[in-house]
This record gives sequence, structure tokens and C-alpha cells, in this order.
Amino acid sequence: MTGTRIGCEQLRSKVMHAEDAASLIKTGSTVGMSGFTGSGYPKTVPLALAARIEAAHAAGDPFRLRVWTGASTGPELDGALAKADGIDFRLPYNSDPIAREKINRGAMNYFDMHLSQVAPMAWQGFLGPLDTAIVEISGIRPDGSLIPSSSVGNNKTWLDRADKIILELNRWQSPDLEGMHDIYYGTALPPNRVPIPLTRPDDRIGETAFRCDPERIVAIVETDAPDRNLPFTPPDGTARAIAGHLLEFLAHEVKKGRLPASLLPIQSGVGNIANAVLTGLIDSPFEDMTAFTEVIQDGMLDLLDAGKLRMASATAFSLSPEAAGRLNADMARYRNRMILRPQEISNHPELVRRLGCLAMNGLIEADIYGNVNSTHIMGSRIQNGIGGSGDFARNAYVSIFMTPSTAKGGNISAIVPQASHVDHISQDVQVLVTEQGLADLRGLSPKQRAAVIIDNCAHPDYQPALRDYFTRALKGSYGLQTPTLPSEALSWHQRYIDTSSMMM
Ligand code: 0RQ
Repeated sequence: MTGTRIGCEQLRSKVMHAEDAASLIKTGSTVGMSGFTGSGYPKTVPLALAARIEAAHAAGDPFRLRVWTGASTGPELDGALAKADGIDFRLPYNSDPIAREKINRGAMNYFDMHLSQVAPMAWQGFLGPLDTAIVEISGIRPDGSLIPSSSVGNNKTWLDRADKIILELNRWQSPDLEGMHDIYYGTALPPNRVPIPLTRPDDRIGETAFRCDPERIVAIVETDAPDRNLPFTPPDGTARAIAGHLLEFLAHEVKKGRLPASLLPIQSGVGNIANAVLTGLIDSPFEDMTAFTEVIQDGMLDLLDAGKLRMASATAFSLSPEAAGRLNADMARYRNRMILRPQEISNHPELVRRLGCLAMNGLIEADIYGNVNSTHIMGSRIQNGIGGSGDFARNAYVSIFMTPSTAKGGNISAIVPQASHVDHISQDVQVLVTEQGLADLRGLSPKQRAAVIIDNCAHPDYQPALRDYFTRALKGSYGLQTPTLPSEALSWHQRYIDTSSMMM
């Protein structure tokens, strides 16, 4: 029923069809869209925009846009716009396969960024002006403030900065989302920046809705389309082994008195392994846990349901359809135990350091010294992006990275002589875990780290070659702080490119 969620009388006249809203966007525009890990992204205006772009291209008009978001979105946004060849420039994160293919073919510019830095950089101004914001919301209050949707991301910044605003009001989102969000309005650029007054993951420091200048709202499009919500794969033996090593490590740290019995706020990355670790925490001895993280995935919902997790703070949901259904059906109850914040707050280095987060993220490869590549396959082909992993890893109380020890059916070793690209330098990588075991790298020199990583984390098929490389590097390296044989260090990657296997 049109208008039922538009509490502000003055705004009801702005309701229109997606095609009409899309026609308000000019070629060459910079568009700031909502959306984070497949939740809360606009679903109908981008599709209409893609159709308009295709028609323009057919008529010889090279219509393209600059697209900014919170993080990854869904096929109706990144997929459709990339397929229409409508994206000239994209930031800050992408996991869409069509866009990924275009980026890796050199047909789309992609600025892969630390997610906490997007809003501050937009305010600094060098990214250029923001022409249009397209933001999904779940309702409009009588005073014109906007009730956020299933992700917050950079929406506050897009709404504050854009010349014109298009809203997608999504009735699929639960009306009981109202009250869950915490939109902080105290950020500023230096020299006016002040401490963020958050000292516990459950502190509320902001408002439950976005402020919005009604004069800049040019269109409201109503939808009832679901979030992307991909299913998680049930944990396999590898994921369970990784989770087991990690849980044993955490229990050991509690026993040693280095972590409290309820742990410290958990940050968990995306993907099946991260989800398996959360699932493993259900049967752990830890009680009364909290999460200060980027996304709330299925495992976190399970932990809340099991009474093990007291509350979770994040910027978005990233749920399977089953879990999204469970959440939507019971949102009023979950609302008291979850807080969704802007991503510059959920991922803020100041807060991650203050709270002492336990950061757990995935990786593509690590080298024997513990430098981590989270983004580039064979050093040049982007998978997703650094996302929030850098925000958390550098500032965490303990920074943990995890991966299966091999990829592509055993043809790739995740532990290599030298990482082909580095996102997280060795100083930001304190614990490395594979299904083979865990390397606690804290307090170790590079040579000590190499010995532990090869012994504990590398796959047995690759251990002899890694040991051989390390032994020869100890003899032939130019310097012996971090022994390296430059002419050979990336030869494993070249062998894979040439033969589809790193095996000698
Ligand atoms: O490719 O699907 O073509 O087979 O990389 O790998 O094993 O499915 O692992 O889903 O956990 O993703 C680092 C990418 C891991 C993720 C990464 C290939 C592999 C497969 C995916 P295929 P898996 P996951 C905060 C945290 C950065 C962002 C981040 C990531 C594909 O964790 O994007 O941490 N992290 N955010 O085959 C070649 C290797 C490989 C390899 C894996 N060594 N060489 N290919 N693959 N290892 C949350 C957010 O920021 C939102």
C-alpha cells in the first residue's frame, strides 16, 4: 500500500516509478549508493538505471557512472550496472563476479579502500563531488528523518553530501528495525576532530534515524525486494579444523590470564571459515561474549540465540535466506541485542584499539614471514578487496588470519616464500591458522616466524620446498634479518601461471 511507511506528509508527493527516478541521473555523475555485504542496497533504481544505460549505449551515447557504496552489494546493483558497462569507476569494495571480471580485464577503475576511511575521505573532498545518493531505507518518520535499512554503511555521509537524494523505501525490511541503529553525528575533519565517546560495544552514542534535508529528496521509490542473502556452506572438515585450532588458542589465552573468560569483543570476517569459527564458539566454554564487528552473519545470530553472545555491534547483516527470515520474524527481540552503526564507527581504528577487538579475517596467501595478501590472486588479479580487514587487523588486541593451507585442489600453497601482494604487513599479523595448525607469531623475529609458519601452517606437500627455500635463503640472502632470494621468491606464482600448479 503506497505511502504507509512515509510518515512525513510533505514527502508523499515525491513517490515515483524506478524508471522516472533513474532518468534524473546524468551521465558522468558520481552516485553514492547504500549497501553493505548484500544487505540494504537499492534494488530497483539501479536496475532501471542499467536499462537506461543499455539503451543509451545502443544509441551511441557512452553513458557511464562513478559508483560509491558501503561495501559489496547485489546482482541488481553491481551486477546489472557492470553488465550494462555503466560503471567507469568503483569504490570501496566489490565481490560481484561480473564487475570483478571487468576490473581484472582492465575495463573498470576500482579504488579498493579501508572501509573506515571512505566517509572521512569523501569529506576531505579529493574524491570529488557527490551528485546523487540512492539509499534504501525502511521508513520515513513524521519529522522527515529516515529509518535505516539492514545496513548503514556510508549512508549518513551520502545523505549529508549529495546534491540530490533518491530513496528506495523497502517494505520487505522489517518495520521493527526502527530503534536498532545508532547514527553518530559527532565526526569532523581535523583540526576539529574529538574523541568518539564509545567505551563499550553496547554504548549508544547517536540517533536512531538519519537526518535528511527534504528539499534535496527528488524521488522516493517503493519496493518489497529481498536482500541478496546467500546461503553459507555448512562447515567442512577443513573449516572445522581451523575453528578447532583457533578455539584451543583462545582457551589457552584465557588460561594464561591474557584474555578474560568472556573474551574481548569479537570481529569476524566474511566467508564460510569465519562463519565456522562462530559456529564453533557455541560449544566453547566462553560466556557473555560481545561482538564489535563489521557484519552480523548466521553464526553470530546462532551465538545470540544460544545465549553465548550478549550483544553484537556492526554496520550490516550478511545472512543466509533462512537466517534473514528468522531475524525478520523476530526483529523486535533481536533489536535489543544488536546495534547497526555507520561503517566509519563500526570499523573505527580508535574504537577497535580501545575495545581490544579479537580480529579474525580470511586471507588468500601468507608468506613465511607472515605478510598477508587478502586481495590479489597471483599478485595482480583482484578477488574482492581489503574491506574492513585492515581497519581491524592493525588495531586489534590479537590479529588473527586464517585460511585452508592450499587452494585450487592442492595446486596452490597458501603459504609461499613471498606474498605476491601485501595487504597486511607482518607486524599486523599476530596469529596464523590453517587446518594444519596455528602459528602464534607474537614476539618472534622474522626467522623465528618462518620456522613456526612452515612447521605449523604449511601443507605437508609444500613443507619440503618451503624448508629448502628458507635454508638456502639463510645462506644466500643479501641480509639475514628477513632472508630472501629475490630471483626465486615469486617463482612459485610464475610456475602456477605457466603450469596451473605451484608444485615443482
Ligand atoms: O576462488 O571461488 O574461484 O574457487 O579465492 O576463496 O576459499 O572461498 O575463501 O570466501 O573465505 O575468501 C581472502 C578472499 C577469502 C576473503 C578472502 C580463491 C579460491 C576462491 C575465495 P574460486 P575461499 P573465502 C571484513 C573482512 C578480504 C576482505 C576482508 C576476503 C576464492 O576473506 O575477501 O577480510 N577478504 N573483510 O579458490 C589463488 C590462493 C587462493 C585462491 C583462495 N592462495 N591463490 N586463489 N583462492 N586462496 C568483512 C568485510 O570487509 C565485508
